[in-house]
Amino acid sequence: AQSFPLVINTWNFTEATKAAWKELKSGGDRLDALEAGCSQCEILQCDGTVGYGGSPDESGETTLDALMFDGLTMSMGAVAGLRRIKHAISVARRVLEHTSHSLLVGSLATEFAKRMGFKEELLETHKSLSIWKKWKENHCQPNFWKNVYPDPRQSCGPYHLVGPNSVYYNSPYHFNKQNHDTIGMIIIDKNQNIAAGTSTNGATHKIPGRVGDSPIPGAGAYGDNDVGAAVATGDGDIMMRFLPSFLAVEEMRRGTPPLEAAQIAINRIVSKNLEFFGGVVAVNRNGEYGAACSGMSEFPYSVIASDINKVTVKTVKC
Ligand code: SD4
Repeated sequence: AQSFPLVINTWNFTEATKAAWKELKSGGDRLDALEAGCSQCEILQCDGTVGYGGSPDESGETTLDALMFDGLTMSMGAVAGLRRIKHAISVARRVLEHTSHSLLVGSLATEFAKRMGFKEELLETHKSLSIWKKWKENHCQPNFWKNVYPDPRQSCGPYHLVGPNSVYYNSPYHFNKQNHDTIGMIIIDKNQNIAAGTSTNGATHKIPGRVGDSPIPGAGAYGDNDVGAAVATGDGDIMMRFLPSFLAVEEMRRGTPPLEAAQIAINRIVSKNLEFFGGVVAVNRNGEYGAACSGMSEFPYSVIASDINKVTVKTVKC
């Protein structure tokens, strides 16, 4: 068994791990640490896939998804498609702590954030706008459409619907596997209380309004003090149909070790022959952990606990 506290997160986002650890060491609890860790990635724009200035949608706008799930109280706060507010995980925390709702979306989530004192500012940067411009110049592909005409490879729309069996165009592309993605983070604090959360700017060139798996409980993250927690990253359009974080936690509830629980969650998707890429990290309440992945060669995750006392990047082969 591990010693506590413990921080574990997807990818080699070690600055986030360190920020969460620092918060725990200076007396912060699970939620403080989760907010500090995910915020660090939002500020650093981890791999361009967390925080402002990444993943422009079809209109060039960056929007954010975030979730904070508390395994002690089984309460959560989340925002999806959050516009013009940089600190998505902090807004998610406000939803958790200052409302009895669980999920707020879009411009109205922005209004909530403003009422909570957050500053409204544009999330686009030179970099995100240049990614978007290149995509426009390249006939708006790859994208996320199917069963539409004219062929969106020739034009950026407007598109017209065609029957479900007459496929004019199916986007072959979803995510850039080279891009590291969402931060998903699990905290077990010194009182062995558990929280899990995510923050992301979603999928590049998404259709405006698209929400990924990250802010959905049981999909992007889930936790229960009695059992443990799990987080997921990857192709959220597919992953959210399988609630992989919930599945991993429920497997651990039945006594399955974390590594195997993560594998079961990934294999459930793989077994349906869906092409996707993604990874799941699972931790049980004893601090044992494991990860599984598919659709990429390997999946790194970052961990720190009292017994190792320094951030370590572990890698699992897919
Ligand atoms: C999403 N799972 O929006 C998130 C982001 C991610 O590859 O991990 N993208 O689908």
